[in-house]
Amino acid sequence: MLLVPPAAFSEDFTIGKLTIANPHTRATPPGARTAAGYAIIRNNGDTADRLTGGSAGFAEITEIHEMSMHGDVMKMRQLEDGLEIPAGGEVTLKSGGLHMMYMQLKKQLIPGEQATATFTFEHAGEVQVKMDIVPISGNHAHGSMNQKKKEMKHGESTMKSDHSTASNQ
Ligand SMILES: [Cu+2]
Repeated sequence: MLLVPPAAFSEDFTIGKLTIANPHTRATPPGARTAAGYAIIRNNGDTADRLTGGSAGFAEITEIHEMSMHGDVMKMRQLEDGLEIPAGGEVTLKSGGLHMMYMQLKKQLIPGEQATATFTFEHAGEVQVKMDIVPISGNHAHGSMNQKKKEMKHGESTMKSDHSTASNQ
């Protein structure tokens, strides 16, 4: 038997030549309908792959989103063609940028717990990861204001596939 140390930090997960590092999400307040997933996806192979989607036990819908600021308006759009992970490169899903969007949450995400989610890649296939659930407010570099705006925007357009359309009105 090997002794497995307790996971003090989020684990890395590997499928084929891809590594999913530091997968995490934020805790949600009661009644929240959306959550975002973050990670660093590295491609150690010599051919590109593509994140095409995913799923999660805690949400009905999973999409790949890109967020950007236009003035002081946060815009969100779904990447319907997925997200390329370049050969030998890495893509960071992070607050205020690219993220996995989990919608129609089935449960509240509690800080300190973990949430299971699946990332699906065009070539490497599916990999299940355990996301650390980090506190809502905290010492996050992007602050809580962005999170509030994001929640608001998502709340307004939960079922729409293209958030930017809703934001432009
Ligand atoms: Cu989003």
